[in-house]
Amino acid sequence: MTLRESTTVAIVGGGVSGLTVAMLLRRSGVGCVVLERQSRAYVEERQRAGLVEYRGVRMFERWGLGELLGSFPADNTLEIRVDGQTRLLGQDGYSQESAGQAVPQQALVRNLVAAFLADGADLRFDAADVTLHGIDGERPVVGYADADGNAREIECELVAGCDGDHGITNASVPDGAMATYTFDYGISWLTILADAPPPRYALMAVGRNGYAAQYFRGPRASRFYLQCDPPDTPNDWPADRIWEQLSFRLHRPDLPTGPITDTEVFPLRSLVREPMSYGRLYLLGDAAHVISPMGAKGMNLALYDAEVFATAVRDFAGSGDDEGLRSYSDVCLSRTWKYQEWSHWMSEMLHGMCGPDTFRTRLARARFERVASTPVGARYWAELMTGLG
Ligand code: FAS
Repeated sequence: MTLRESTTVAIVGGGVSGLTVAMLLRRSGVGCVVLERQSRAYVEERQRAGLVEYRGVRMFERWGLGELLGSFPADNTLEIRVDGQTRLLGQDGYSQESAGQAVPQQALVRNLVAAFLADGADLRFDAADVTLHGIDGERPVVGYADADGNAREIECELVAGCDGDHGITNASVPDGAMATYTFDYGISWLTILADAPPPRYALMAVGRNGYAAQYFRGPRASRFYLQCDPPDTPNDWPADRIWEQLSFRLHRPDLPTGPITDTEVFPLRSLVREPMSYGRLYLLGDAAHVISPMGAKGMNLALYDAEVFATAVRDFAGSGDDEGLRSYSDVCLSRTWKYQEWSHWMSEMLHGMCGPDTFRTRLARARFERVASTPVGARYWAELMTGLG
C-alpha cells in the first residue's frame, strides 16, 4: 500500500541548492519536504566547490543564516603566477570591501543539514526511485521508496528540481519542452584533494609550464587542479607525478606535500537548459545549468536560484502573487548566461596563456594585462568575482 501525504513544495535533491531553498522556505513559513537519494554521511562528505561569493555571503546574512558559513577566511585575493611571476588580483578597494568566503561546499552542506533538522524540518535521506507525476497539472505528485522500501507519494503545489545534471527532474520534462545549450572546452582537469597546507591566497599558475591551481579546503587541506589530456584517468597520475608537475607548474620547488585523499579527472564543460521551469516543476542549480569551475560560480549560481525561487514561492503561498514564479526562469537564465560568459572569458584567458608562444597566447596575455594593471579591468574582474556584477 502506498503512503500518501501532501506539502507545498517537494524538493528533489539534498545538495547545496536543495538544502538552501528548503532553509529559505522554512524561514518563510512555507511547508516543504526534501528527498535525497544518498545517505547523510555521503552528502556531508562529498567535496566540491570552495568559495561563496560576496553576494552569497550577504544573502545568508539577509535571511539570518550567516552563521551557516562558519568562520572560514574571507578574501577575494587571487594570486596568478605567470611563468613564476606573482600578480595579485582582487587587492582593489571594491574587492576587499566585498569579500567572498572560502567555505568548502561540504562544510556548508553539513551546516545546512544540521540547522534544517534542528529546526524540526523534513529531510529524508536514502529516498530511492523518485518519480514525478502531473507536473503540468495543479497538484503534482512525487513518488519514491523510503529507506525501509515503503512506497510513498507526496502531493504538492510545486516541485523544486535540485537533483543535479544527471537527476530525475530535468529528465521528467517532455522532449522538446526545453532547449539544451552545451559547450565543451576540450580541456580536462585532474582534481586532487590532499592534506597539504593551503596557500596564502587562492593560487593559479599559467604559462609555458602549463596550468595548475591550489585552493584552501581547510586549515590543513588543499584542492589542487592540473590541466591534463582529456583521455587521462587518475591511474595515469601516480602521486610522484602529481607532486612533480604541481611544483613545476606552480614554480614551487619547495611545495609542501601531504597524503592525497582523492583524485578525479573531469572535462571542462558547460550546459544550460532553457526554460528553467515546466508547469509546476522548477529546476535549480546543476539540474538547470552546469558551469566549468573556472571562476567558481557553480555553487554560487545554485545559491542564487534558491533565493529567487524561495522568494517567488513565499509571495505565491502568502498572497497568491505568481509574478515571481512566472519570471523565475528568465531572471535566473539572465544571470546564468552572464556567468557562463564570465567563466568562458576566464578560461579563454587563463588556459590561453599556457603552452607554446602563439598569436592566441599573446592575445590571452594582453587580456590578462588589462585585468591585472588597469582600474577598468580590475573593476570588471571584481564585479564578477564578487557576484555583484
Ligand atoms: P548537487 O549535485 O550538489 O546536489 C544534487 C543532489 O541531488 C545530490 O545530493 C544528489 O545525491 C541528489 N540526487 C540526484 N539524483 C537524485 C534523485 N533521483 N533522487 C533524489 N536525490 C537525487 N564548483 C565550483 O565553483 N568550484 C569547484 O571547485 C567545483 N568542483 C566541483 C567538483 C565536482 C566533482 C562537481 C561535480 C562539481 C563541482 N563544482 C564546483 C560545481 C558544484 O559546486 C555544483 O555547481 C553544485 O554542487 C550544484 O549544486 P546542486 O545543484 O545542489 O547539485
